[in-house]
Amino acid sequence: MRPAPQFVAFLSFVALAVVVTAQAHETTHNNLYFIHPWIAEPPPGVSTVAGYVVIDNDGDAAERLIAVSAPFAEKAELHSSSFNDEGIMTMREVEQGLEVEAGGSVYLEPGGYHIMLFGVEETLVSGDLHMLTLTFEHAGEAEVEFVIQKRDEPSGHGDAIDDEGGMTMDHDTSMDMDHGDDS
Ligand SMILES: [Cu+2]
Repeated sequence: MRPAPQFVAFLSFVALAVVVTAQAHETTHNNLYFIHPWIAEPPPGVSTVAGYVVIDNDGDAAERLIAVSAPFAEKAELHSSSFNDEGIMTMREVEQGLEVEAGGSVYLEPGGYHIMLFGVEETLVSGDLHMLTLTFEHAGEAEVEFVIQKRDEPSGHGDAIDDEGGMTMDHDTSMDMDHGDDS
């Protein structure tokens, strides 16, 4: 039996809605632009998740992202990723914050800087939107909406996350990673 045309039309609509949701979106706060804020959809049962965004500073003065918080996470930190001598990727907290030069950008992207959310009990599903608060030294608190997105989903924002294509590390699924904060 062939599916009814109405059902096919409905499916097309759903597919379109998903594509639109996955499109890049942007938020502004003072002279700061937040380009394609997204959180990688975690596998079921995983409560540590990573968030990414490109921050443009259109102002005349340097800015600094000093803190992150999310109502749905117990704790949020800014992390950097790097490879140690054995070629293992390790992450550590960026305690001094992240500078965004005047007229410059900072990239939070897979394999580099990222927002790490701990203790997320809520199920994060692709397409959902969640607010995070990004606190800056001068501009104060910016409320930024992040979209939950599968890592391999096309983002509609090529220049910001093309780099993730070759990404093999996935610290969200591997809990034996050195988070640099186990002390
Ligand atoms: Cu991390």
